[in-house]
Amino acid sequence: MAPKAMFRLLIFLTLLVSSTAFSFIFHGFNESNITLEANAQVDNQGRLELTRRETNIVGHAFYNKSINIHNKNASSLQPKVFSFSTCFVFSIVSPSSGPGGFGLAFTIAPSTQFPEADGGHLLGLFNSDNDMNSSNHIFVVEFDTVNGYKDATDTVGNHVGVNKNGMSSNISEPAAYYKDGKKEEFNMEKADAVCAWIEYDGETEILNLTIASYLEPKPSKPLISEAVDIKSVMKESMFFGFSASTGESKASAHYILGWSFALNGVAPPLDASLLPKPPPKEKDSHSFPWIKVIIGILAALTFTLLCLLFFVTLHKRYMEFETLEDWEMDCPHRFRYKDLHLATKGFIESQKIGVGGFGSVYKGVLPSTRTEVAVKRILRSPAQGMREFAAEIESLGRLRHKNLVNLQGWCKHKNDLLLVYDYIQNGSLDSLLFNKNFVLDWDQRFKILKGVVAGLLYLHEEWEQVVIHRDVKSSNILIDVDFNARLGDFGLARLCSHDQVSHTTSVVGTIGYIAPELTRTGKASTSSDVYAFGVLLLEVVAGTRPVGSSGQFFLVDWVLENCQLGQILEVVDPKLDSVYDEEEVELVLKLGLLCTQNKAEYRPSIEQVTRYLNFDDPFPDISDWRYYDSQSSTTSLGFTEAMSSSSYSLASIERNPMSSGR
Ligand SMILES: *[C@@H]1O[C@H](CO)[C@@H](O)[C@H](O)[C@H]1NC(C)=O
Ligand SMILES: *[C@@H]1O[C@H](CO)[C@@H](O)[C@H](O)[C@H]1NC(C)=O
Ligand SMILES: *[C@@H]1O[C@H](CO)[C@@H](O)[C@H](O)[C@H]1NC(C)=O
Ligand SMILES: *[C@@H]1O[C@H](CO)[C@@H](O)[C@H](O)[C@H]1NC(C)=O
Ligand SMILES: *[C@@H]1O[C@H](CO)[C@@H](O)[C@H](O)[C@H]1NC(C)=O
Ligand SMILES: *[C@@H]1O[C@H](CO)[C@@H](O)[C@H](O)[C@H]1NC(C)=O
Ligand SMILES: CC(=O)N[C@H]1CO[C@H](CO)[C@@H](O)[C@@H]1O
Repeated sequence: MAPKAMFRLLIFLTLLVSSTAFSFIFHGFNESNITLEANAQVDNQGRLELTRRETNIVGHAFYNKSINIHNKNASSLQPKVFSFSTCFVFSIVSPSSGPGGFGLAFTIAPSTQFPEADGGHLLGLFNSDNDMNSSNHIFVVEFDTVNGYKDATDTVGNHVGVNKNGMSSNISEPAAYYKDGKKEEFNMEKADAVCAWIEYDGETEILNLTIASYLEPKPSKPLISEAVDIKSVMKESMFFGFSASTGESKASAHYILGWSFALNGVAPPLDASLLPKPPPKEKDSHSFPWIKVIIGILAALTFTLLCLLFFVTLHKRYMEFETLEDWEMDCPHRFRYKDLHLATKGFIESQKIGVGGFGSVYKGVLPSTRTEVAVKRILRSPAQGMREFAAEIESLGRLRHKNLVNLQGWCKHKNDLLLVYDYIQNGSLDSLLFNKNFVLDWDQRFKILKGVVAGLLYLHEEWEQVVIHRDVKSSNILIDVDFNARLGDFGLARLCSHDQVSHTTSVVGTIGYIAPELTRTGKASTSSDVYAFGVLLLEVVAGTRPVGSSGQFFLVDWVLENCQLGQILEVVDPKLDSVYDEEEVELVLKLGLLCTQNKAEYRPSIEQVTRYLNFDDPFPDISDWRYYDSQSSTTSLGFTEAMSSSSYSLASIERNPMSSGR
């Protein structure tokens, strides 16, 4: 009796299963029980075409009978939703140019129609108001070819996603499949056709999603295998099918070639040979393939040759840029030409911020540190003496003072020498002083002069070596944003004085600032710097250039005459509009005269000048000048010999029209 009872039970169970089991399969959709909605149609090849390559359209296709997915007999031990399994082959044809989109979705919905839904990202299923509303009861497995919708969960263009009630994916993965345990990226748009398997186990609530090229066997490991609670989404009776959409600018055609489905069973496998052919993609155009192959090879060859040529040229240029002699390697202040070239955009005219005595100055931004620099480019540097020159630059590069334009470094390129300085915002003192539309007030002028003297004091007395500036003048003084003076081009005059090695130094300087003894002996000294500074003092107060353009006017003489007539304040710059501190102005003017005395030994040292300017020492009466000078005459000259004994350098007078002759 027992076997019989068993048999009956078996029959009963079979009946039970068969009552809920159900399946269908379509190879092509010529005669199928499919409801087509919106723009969906079956083409003459039997392919289900959800969308054409037209902007802003949607298409829906559903199995025309709803399926009871709820397990009504469910007890607490039984699943609430039946298991199902489906397999379909789809193909996406992107536009010949421009991006494709937006995607297609396997859809389980309570209806086959979505009158309120929008296309584009919403795939013809939702609109911006009802997106993610739990009253939608729509479950979606999306095959999206456009990235980024709202939240970051699906930022990869070519991706699959599992969504409940809206377009924010609960699970999202870039399209891929597993082969021999390795994950391979897979471009759904490029593939001729894609086979997708979706299996849902009602008992464990695990959803498996697998994709592969439609001619490949089903990968054994699913791309997604995760718990998804879909029973909350499901109504009792649901339609199964597809939805697809195109967008404003992205319009792909979306096709389904075949579809099988099973409730409480495994979807019958699709037979690729029975499917309609995948729609042609752009790559299958009408020309013979071998012509394409030849064109391809030729193109590749040309490309390779061009690349080769490019790199050879680049390499050659690079080598040209950076041929270093051994000693150059050891210089900490040496810049790479490549960087300076880059910083100044190849020394283009628009980066030029000035033309000085020794060359042009370019503004630049160093690529490595993003700091602004001024690059002085001295053309035709000396062929010989570069090593000594570099040593000199290296030592000048160590000078650091707040009133100096710091030399950051240098670079030699062929015969050009490049000097890299701090970039100073407000330009040179003379450009401010002689600007018709701008007035430097007295306090600013006095502060600038004090700054210059501090810089000179550092050069003459505070640094480890005595550095003679040799070209103190208003155009060599730069003004920063806070109107502090920054003395530039120090030491350069000597470096740049002449090409041939000799033990005498030729006169370098600028007319109007050159001390008388310099024209006779040619020997620059700290007191010739003091002379030039004296001229600068007068220039800044009077707002007048040291020498008139006609050559008849000499600022020093003019101030001296007015001083002797007892009307020294007559020379003050009318632009100051009589707004100034008389005591300070008078001091500066008289100090200017004191510094510009013909005899070097009568001029004060820069240290003394500093003390006068700061009102630390009482300023001597003019009648006492001689007395004072005879005391301090030798200090400055002592350094001169030491400094001018080594001499080599560049930019000579003939290159600088503003410099005087010997
Ligand atoms: C289509 O529906 C009809 C009637 O419901 C059914 O007899 C037929 O088998 C269905 N065809 C397919 C391919 O499912
Ligand atoms: C589904 O489609 C088939 C074939 O077109 C048709 O015979 C059947 O009546 C349809 N069923 C429903 C419920 O529309
Ligand atoms: C579908 O019908 C077309 C003709 O209308 C035919 O050319 C095609 O082979 C058919 N496809 C299938 C899969 O039966
Ligand atoms: C539910 O159970 C009843 C009897 O308990 C049975 O008649 C019916 O077929 C079952 N329905 C399903 C869907 O299993
Ligand atoms: C969801 O949709 C229902 C019906 O359309 C509506 O009453 C409800 O306010 C919506 N909920 C939200 C959060 O928008
Ligand atoms: C889903 O995939 C896992 C892992 O491959 C497998 O163990 C499980 O049986 C699959 N479930 C279904 C319903 O196919
Ligand atoms: C991002 C998101 O919606 N995640 C949900 C996916 O589904 C599981 C289980 O249903 C939830 O726990 C997650 O919060």
